[in-house]
Amino acid sequence: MLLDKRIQKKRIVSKSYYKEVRKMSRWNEAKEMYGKIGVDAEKAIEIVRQVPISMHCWQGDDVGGFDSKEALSGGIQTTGNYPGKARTPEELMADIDLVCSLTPGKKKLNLHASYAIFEEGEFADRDALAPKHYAKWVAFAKERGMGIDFNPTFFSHPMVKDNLTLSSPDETVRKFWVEHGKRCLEISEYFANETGVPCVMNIWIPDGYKDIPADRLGPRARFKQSLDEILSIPYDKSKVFVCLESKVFGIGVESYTVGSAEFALNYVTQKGIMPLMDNGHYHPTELVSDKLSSLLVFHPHVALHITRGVRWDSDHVVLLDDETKEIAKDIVRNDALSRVFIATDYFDASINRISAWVTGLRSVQKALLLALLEPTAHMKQLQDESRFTELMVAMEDQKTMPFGDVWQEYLRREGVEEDYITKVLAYEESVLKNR
Ligand code: RNT
Ligand code: ZN
Repeated sequence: MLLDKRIQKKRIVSKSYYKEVRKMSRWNEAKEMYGKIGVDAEKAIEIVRQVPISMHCWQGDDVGGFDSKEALSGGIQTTGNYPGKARTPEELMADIDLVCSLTPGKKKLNLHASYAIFEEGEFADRDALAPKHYAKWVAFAKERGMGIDFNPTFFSHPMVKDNLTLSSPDETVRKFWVEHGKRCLEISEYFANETGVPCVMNIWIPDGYKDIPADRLGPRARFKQSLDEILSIPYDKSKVFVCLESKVFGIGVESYTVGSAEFALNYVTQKGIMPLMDNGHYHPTELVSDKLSSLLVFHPHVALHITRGVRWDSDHVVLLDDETKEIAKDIVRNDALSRVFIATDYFDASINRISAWVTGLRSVQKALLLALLEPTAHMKQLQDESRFTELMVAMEDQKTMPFGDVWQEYLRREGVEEDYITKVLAYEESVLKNR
């Protein structure tokens, strides 16, 4: 039916026309096949295009930012020196535009405080940042209909002393960073007011010790006090969703991390803020896909940083791998698409940065679409009736379903071409190589 209508619309019979007809018939067959297992593929496409993915701005310039010339610190690292890194806000914005044109679905912009944009000759330190330093980002986001998420930047700055910020025993250092947190809350509320979209503000600190500490409690108690102080300023909780990201270790802080998983979960629960899980922040055999449901039992909202750790929190580009698929499944199966804030978080400087961005964002979208194409209710029923043999077979059968045809139809409807490497390489030639 749909196929007939589209054929009628076409006047010119060309090679590309036949290609399109073949694609359409593949989509129709795929839709029918999914229908047979009780899945509405039309509905899956409709849903996935509405799920906002918060796109991390820091993939474009190796987490450099614009407010200081300090090298990246905080136990995180970008490796590689592929040409074309964005050096100015204008370059970063142009790159983000290209990425958006090559990825389907709804996006939010995820900014770090270090991406403040100052006027000529102007400067504000982290404890003095204000909404006006982000006015250009607001204009950029508004023109594109995007909301903005935000992150205070507790790293790459001379006031990080001995790898410590909010947990420092030095009151000058601790207070400086508390002030930064407060400024960021105000900026987050400004983003929400301007864009009309709630802002997720994520707190992550790199604090920790390289070697065995003598006092494990002190730093954590000071971190708690600092967070309490930051959150003591009034802010609109319906507009700003504050979350706390934990971590197991970082480079140079291998022995002890102040913001551990236990600290973060206890703090967010007591304070009624949101937990954030980054899937690179656990021991390699621990899986965020398995942790998510526990959080959903106790928290109205949960935030995620989707990344790909290779042996450690290496922040490789997100691929359509098992864990990404499994995380997406757990969001969809638990009917939690509106409760989970999904963001990407990785930084690869060894390959074309635009391609890295697009590959990661498309992978998250693919994983979500795949999850939406599962016969969820049927599978849950098999589990509850202890029909595990059938459940295993049903799960295996889905792996050979024509997912690619549904993905292509989704791209077509979003006006995005399947091939992105051609455009990325052309941009590399004409723009990136001249940087
Ligand atoms: C670091 C955390 C954190 C950062 C960003 C840049 O391990 O994952 O989220 O990656 O804030
Ligand atoms: Zn993260």
